Amino acid sequence: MLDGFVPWPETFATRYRECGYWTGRTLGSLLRERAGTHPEAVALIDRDRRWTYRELDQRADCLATGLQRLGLAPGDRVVVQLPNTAEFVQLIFALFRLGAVPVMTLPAQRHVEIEHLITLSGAAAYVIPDAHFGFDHRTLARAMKDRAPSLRHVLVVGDAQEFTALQTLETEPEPLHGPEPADVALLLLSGGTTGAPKLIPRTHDDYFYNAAASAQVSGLNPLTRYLVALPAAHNFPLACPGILGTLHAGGTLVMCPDPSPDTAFPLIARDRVTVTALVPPLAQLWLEATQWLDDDLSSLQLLQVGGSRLKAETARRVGPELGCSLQQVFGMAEGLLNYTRLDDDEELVLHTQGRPLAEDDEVRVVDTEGRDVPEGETGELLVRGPYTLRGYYRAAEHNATAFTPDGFLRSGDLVRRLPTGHLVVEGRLKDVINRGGEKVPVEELENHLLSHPAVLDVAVVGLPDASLGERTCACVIARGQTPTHSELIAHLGAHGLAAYKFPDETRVLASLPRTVLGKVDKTALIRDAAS
Ligand code: J2J
Repeated sequence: MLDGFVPWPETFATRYRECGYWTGRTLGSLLRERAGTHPEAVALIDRDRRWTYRELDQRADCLATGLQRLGLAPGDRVVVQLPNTAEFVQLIFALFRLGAVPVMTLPAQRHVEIEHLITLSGAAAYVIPDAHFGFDHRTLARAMKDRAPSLRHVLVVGDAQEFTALQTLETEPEPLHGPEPADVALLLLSGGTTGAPKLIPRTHDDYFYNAAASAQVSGLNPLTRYLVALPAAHNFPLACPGILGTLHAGGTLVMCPDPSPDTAFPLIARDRVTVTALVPPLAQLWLEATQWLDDDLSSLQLLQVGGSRLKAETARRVGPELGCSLQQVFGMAEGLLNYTRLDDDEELVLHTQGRPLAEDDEVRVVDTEGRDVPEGETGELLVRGPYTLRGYYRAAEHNATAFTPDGFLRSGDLVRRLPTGHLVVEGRLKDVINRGGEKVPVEELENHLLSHPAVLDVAVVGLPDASLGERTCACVIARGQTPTHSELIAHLGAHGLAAYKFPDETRVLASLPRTVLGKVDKTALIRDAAS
């Protein structure tokens, strides 16, 4: 077992197996099953490339063997930072089959995030594109080689320069040792915890269920064409049902390099896309874009929206303006997924964030003392279940408070539960800004801002924003010369922080309001900023 992984207690594991959640299959076999029954069906389309199930299956095997020859072994961690391409899908299946563990990172992440993730996971390899949207990932890899002693290999899709080209590794398949179903299959990045970003271990058993059950609840089938529009490494497009769910259902993936309407709409029209997943600001942008783009979107049957709260007014427009059904998704990389069902009343689809995927998702809504609140009242969502983690990876100290003694994850989300079991997200306790689905860890950003010489003190808050839901505001106390917003952004960029974490605005204040206990009063800051 991977060191630093917290398994489910044996009584729970037995129950999840007996109830059929964990079927003893690995993620590598998910693809194999379909390649066996439907080898000539198209598994994925990436611009002008089309790979059948047979081809994807074989390429995954060839690459898995190449990675094994390179010296990668079951349990080795591999930081994956690839855009939405065929190679991403091929690589993750190669790693699943080898039993090596992908650490999923976003293409937008930079030195700060990548170094932390390589170091935390002790990664042996780092896989990058040569360049992506004008950024040369090889420069990042060079810096990592110098700083991360565990890193033995840098593998590049495209022009590898001094590194190894991923494509050159493909070789005649040999038998692989492979993982056990209870092994950790991948590590996902957490959207929000205190302190340094955490990694979420997901096992073959639990993630297989996650993808297969999601495919069922979203009605995927062999005719499905799923547009991978959000970054593929994020839990939502990866397995909810996303890439893994679509392949499990025998459908086709359409890889989309970025989710802007200009890129996505022509692909929907050309490849007759039936389903995709977006965050609320993108859903809103797509709705607006139907006014000026005239691509044929008539193939679209289902739009999933999740990641942050979708306004009912936006939700209401999806059917009439995009001509498809809406499914709200309230998910988290930690596990629990809530979906509105395809046959739910319109009221529930427009006004709730769905209900849990599994019968055995144990959801509690509690007050600050940990007592269950009366039905219908708002409280913190606690969860335990067959695909929700029991501990962050290598984070014993954090785990001691992030979970209740009996293993419930304290989600940090404030929810209300309706008699139907549907949840409405009312707010959150955790100190994270949800910038339209992108999570900005507040403490991390504050620490980077504090390292600027002209910043004496800082508090980062989320302010209401019409399109993002929340935008990031840095409230700064100056030391000597007042720093400007652009100076602070330049400082964060030079530190190597991902740009989506940069503040949208900076306010310079004379002092920060404090609570009686001396903590910065962020509620007061937000109120003052709004007035
Ligand atoms: C309000 N807040 C939401 C929603 C997530 C599907 C969809 C989203 C994610 C995701 C995911 C929300 N309304 N509909 O992994 O598979 C906020 C909550 C939650 C946090 C998790 C998936 N949907 N949220 O967003 O791990 O605060 O996953 O705890 O990135 O996003 O963030 P993340």
